[in-house]
Amino acid sequence: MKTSLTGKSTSVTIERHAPFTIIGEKINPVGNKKLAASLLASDYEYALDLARSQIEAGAGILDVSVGASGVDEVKVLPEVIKLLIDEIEVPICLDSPNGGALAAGLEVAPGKPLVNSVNGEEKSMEAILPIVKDRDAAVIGLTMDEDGIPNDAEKRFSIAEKILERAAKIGIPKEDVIIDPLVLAIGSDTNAGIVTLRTIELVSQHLGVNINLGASNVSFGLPDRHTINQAFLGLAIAAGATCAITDPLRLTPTIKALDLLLGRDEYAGRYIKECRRRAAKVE
Ligand code: THG
Repeated sequence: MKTSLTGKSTSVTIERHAPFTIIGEKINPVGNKKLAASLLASDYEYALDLARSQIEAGAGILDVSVGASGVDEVKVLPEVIKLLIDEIEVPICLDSPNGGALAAGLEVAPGKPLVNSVNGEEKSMEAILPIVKDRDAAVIGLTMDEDGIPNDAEKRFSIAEKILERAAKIGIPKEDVIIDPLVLAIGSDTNAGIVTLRTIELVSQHLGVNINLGASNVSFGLPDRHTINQAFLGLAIAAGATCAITDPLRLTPTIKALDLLLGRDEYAGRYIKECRRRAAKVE
């Protein structure tokens, strides 16, 4: 199963057995007061810095979220995207629950972008899927619905099935839907990791579609978050995840090591290249 996305000039193919795709998470004002303040002031230079540094560190796609209190997403999301695409080549992942903001962002995003996200609620599927279809974009489907996020993997799996069926009905092919089994904070629910990993296995085995994770969610509220994020990504990739919204500045070396260990990096070429790049930067 291949999901092909394009930006202004580069394309990315997400698939199992190929190098893992990193979707840079850092253009997101949640937890980043400096970014929230700059977006409120319509100053997008900091967002552009975050874009550049993440691409340099190995992001194949950039997640762009502007959701902060007081920010008009319908206005700001396309403005930020317009500014970014002057300078960057990679595909954009438009991250918003707001259908109006997604539609406005899609009008200015180049190539074939990724829409983040739709979920299994009727009103979400009705609002988001037609926008995705009209623009021939791809979409991330979250395994939650009117009743919230189920606590068991079988229920999350059946929401994934429902989203795929509904997408197919309006002409969005399976390869353009990436399922996100949802990662919750392990600090507040001991089973959060297991449920997500089991959902990844079910979706991977029975639906065969690409699978995304918001990997950093797992460690919210705990010390040394990156150790947990790294360990979790290893388990998730082994279970079948094919891309993650995460921090490339921290996670790229681990992800390259995982690709290597899973036989996706001949003669360790990409791993060694990444080590050299980091060493050159430190000096
Ligand atoms: N699935 C999908 N999309 C998502 C999520 C998901 N989008 C949002 C989120 N979850 C993934 N993105 C982030 C972005 C940042 C952080 C976590 C997840 C994060 N930020 C630091 C903090 O809050 O402490 C701040 C980092 C900084 O200052 O740079 O942890 O699950 N489809």
